[in-house]
Amino acid sequence: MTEITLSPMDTTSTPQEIIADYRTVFRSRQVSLISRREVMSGKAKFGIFGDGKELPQIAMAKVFHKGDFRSGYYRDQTFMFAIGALTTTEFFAQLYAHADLEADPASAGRSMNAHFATRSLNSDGTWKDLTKEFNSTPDISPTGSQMPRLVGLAYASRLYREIEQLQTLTQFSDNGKEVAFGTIGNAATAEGMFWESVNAIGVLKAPALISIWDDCYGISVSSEHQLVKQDISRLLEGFQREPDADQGFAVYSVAGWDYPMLVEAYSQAAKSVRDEHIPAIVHVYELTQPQGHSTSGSHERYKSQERLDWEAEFDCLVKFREWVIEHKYASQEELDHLEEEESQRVEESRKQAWQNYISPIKSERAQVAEILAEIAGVSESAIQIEEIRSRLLSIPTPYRRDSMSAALKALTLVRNEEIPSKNQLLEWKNSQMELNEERYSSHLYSQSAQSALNVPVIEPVFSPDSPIVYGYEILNALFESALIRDPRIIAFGEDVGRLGDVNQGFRGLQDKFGELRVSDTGIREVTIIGQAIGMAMRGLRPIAEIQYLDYLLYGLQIMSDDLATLQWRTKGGTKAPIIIRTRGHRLEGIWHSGSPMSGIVNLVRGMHVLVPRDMTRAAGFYNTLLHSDDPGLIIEVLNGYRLKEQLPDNVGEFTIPLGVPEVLRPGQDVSVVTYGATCRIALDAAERLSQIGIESEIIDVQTLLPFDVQQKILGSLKKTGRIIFVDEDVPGGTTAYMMQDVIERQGGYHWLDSPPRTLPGKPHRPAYGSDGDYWSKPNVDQVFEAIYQMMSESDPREYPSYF
Ligand SMILES: Cc1ncc(C[n+]2csc(CCOP(=O)(O)OP(=O)(O)O)c2C)c(N)n1
Repeated sequence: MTEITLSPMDTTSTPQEIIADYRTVFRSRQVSLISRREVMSGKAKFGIFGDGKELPQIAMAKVFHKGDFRSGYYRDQTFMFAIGALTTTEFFAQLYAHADLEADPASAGRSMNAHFATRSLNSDGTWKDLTKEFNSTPDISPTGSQMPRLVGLAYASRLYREIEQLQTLTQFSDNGKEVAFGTIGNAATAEGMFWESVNAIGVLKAPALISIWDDCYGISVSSEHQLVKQDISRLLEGFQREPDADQGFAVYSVAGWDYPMLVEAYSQAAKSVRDEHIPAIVHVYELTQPQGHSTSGSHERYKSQERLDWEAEFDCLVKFREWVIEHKYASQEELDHLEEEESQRVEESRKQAWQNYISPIKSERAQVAEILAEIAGVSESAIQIEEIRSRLLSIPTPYRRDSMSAALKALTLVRNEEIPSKNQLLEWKNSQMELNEERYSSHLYSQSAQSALNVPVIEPVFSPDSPIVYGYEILNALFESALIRDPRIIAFGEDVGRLGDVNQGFRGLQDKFGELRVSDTGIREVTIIGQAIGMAMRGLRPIAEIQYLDYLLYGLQIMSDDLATLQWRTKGGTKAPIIIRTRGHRLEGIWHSGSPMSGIVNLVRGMHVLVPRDMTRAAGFYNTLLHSDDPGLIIEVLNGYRLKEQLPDNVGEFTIPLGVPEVLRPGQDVSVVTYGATCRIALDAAERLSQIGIESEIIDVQTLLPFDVQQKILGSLKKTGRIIFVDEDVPGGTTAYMMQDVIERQGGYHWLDSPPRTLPGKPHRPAYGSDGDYWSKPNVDQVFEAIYQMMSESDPREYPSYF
């Protein structure tokens, strides 16, 4: 353990700072107490607070500079108050789910309480000068999930420090001096991603300072069920930096109620992280939880009386108060007076937050009630309308949904009546629907000028000299020109550096651009993606590689929970424009040929999912994404690297628009909708069908998210009247996803002459070998047969059944 030596003065803080710290700790405690009351009285739905964890957060705030980043969790309110990135009014606004950015700048009411965030973007989606901000990345609820992004937040400092070309990006970094602070609860250190992240930070020598708030419990489960030896400091000993070693952490262990020791520990830890780039871990033990884990239950149910008595005695607020008085920084009376003042202030801010939240909702209710009164005055259903109105007005604390529901019920009652005020109600309903769409559903994707959907289309250019090359060489040329063009582009993944990836897309590029631009990583899919997220939040443009599509599942949770929700959960407050690169669909064996597309497509709304059929298409998509500020996943076709394609002359510039399918072969009998590796199969089947007079139109959707934004597939269906969706996913998977879009959203139903069909893979994973593949996934024979069957059903004389 790293030794903490106290300064002779007991603490380096000045008397004024000590009183200000006491004020913040007390204020934060009041916020927790009052917030709990608000939940118990029904004004807020749920509450989770930072009581018992205040003091170490004060110490952490002292060493947190502008330009630094936090990646933490729901206990960190005191830290956020202390750095001035959160007001008590904002805290209450989030507690009430006030759906307004002015009130809750972290999430505009979209996140539950204590999910903290600062805004990195201006309202037009451009970056602020992050070196002038205290930066807190937006919290998520899954425990431990703040850790993967911490890897990238910290590593970015090293890149800004060591890559010369990046040093002009002064809006993002002051020569890499920034520290990334992580916080995590003791119980969540049992999660795999904690260990993966700590290891990755150590390997990358990334300047992170990780704090573990240890109160011996994870809700009701005590440390003996969480950790070997019940002591995270002991487990972390192996990560401790040895003298003269150039890797490893400085690990500190300090009691959470001991103000001078905490201040000293953080001062020493931050100094070594910032000045020497030695990552540090501060294990803060003997913390308490005075009000229990959350408002969902009471801790008396699972803590012994002895533990409860100890918690009352060692409560960090109680201990701090004793220390302040003992060292004569203030008298009892002075602290009583200060507490009185703070209590009043907190109560005032609560009232203010409540008024700000409830007033517009009540005035919307008043509007509806007024229109309902007018309708009741003339309607045949006056009694029922009046009843709806008075029921609405009798709700003590209404929600917006109450007014909307009342309006909808009234509209149903007067549906056959011609009443002028009915139109007024209809208008109110429509305008509110629009407002609430914006309030709750905007910013799933970038709404800035750099949205991937706004990237100008640049056609690929071919000349008589354009060489025919292997697919991997197309990617190789593309990545090289991207790395030359933009120093922010950093590529990494398993075998990406020295080998240039297992299929050689980056071959030779580490030699040309150095080990920091094109790097190998350990086998750590979650933190490869987390690393990319954190780096992108600091202005870099990572291309993170997951070696095979099947292993993307390791990182899918973080893609889904953190990356895909990012812009939405902050209502455009921050972004992480990363590209996740992988390869899949076609090879052999259960874990090298999967195509779990529906799982992915349905879990990562908020990202783009691109499924190029060849490497030229892939190159175009890389260019499009690299010019946009949306995150995307590009899945290359595994058997495409060794196929030959013509290299566009402008391989580093041409772009392919997202959401625009391409017709690969025209035909008037059946529309065949597919993507990726099955395009080739569909084309081969089409050739055979053509020989017996059936002309199928083969459509490559190209991108699954977004999907056919111009409804091109509908155009094809209008011509053919028959449609089949083919892919390698499970039945009910992505074929069903595509069918829902075309038949329901695009209105394809009206143009069908035959029942629509899907031709997916089997529900099991693909069996091994060529025969296993043949009987597991759609093949040319099956596509031929399925289309022939459709033709046979509509014209049995021309196409007699032969099955
Ligand atoms: C992945 C995941 N599993 C379970 C939960 C439910 N849960 C919320 S908090 C918590 C306990 C966390 O304990 P700890 O990490 O010690 O932090 P503390 O709340 O004590 O500060 C659990 C199990 C969750 N949010 N996420």
